[in-house]
Amino acid sequence: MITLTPKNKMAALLCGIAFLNLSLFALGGETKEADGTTKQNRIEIKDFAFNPQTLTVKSGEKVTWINRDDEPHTVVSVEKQFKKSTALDTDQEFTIMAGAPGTYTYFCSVHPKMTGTIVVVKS
Ligand SMILES: [Cu+2]
Repeated sequence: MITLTPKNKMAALLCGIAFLNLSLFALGGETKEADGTTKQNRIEIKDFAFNPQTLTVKSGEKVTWINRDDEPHTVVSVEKQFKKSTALDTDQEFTIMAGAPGTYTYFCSVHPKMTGTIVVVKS
C-alpha cells in the first residue's frame, strides 16, 4: 500500500494536469506552425480537377476540400481510408483528419475520372 505524502499528492496532481494537456492537444488535431497559425491543407476542386492533385500532409492533420465549380462533386477514398463526402455544392467544404501514414487515393463518384492523392507521412 502506498501512502500519499503531501509531496506525492502534488506530484500526482501535476501528472494529472500534464496528462490532461496532452489529451486536449491530441483532441485538437491541428498542427501549429512556428508563427502560431494553424496549417491549412486545402484542396480546391475547380474545372473538374483536384488542385493540388497530390498533397502531402502529416498524420493527424486536417485536409479540407472546397468545391469551386458549379457542378456538384464528391470526395471518395478508393480504399475507404476515410469517410466519403456528400455531394458538395458550390463553395461547400469537406474536411477529414489524416489517419495512419500511407497513400490515400480518392476520386469523385459523380465524375470518376477526377482523381487525387493524399500522401500521409508520420507526424
Ligand atoms: Cu466531380
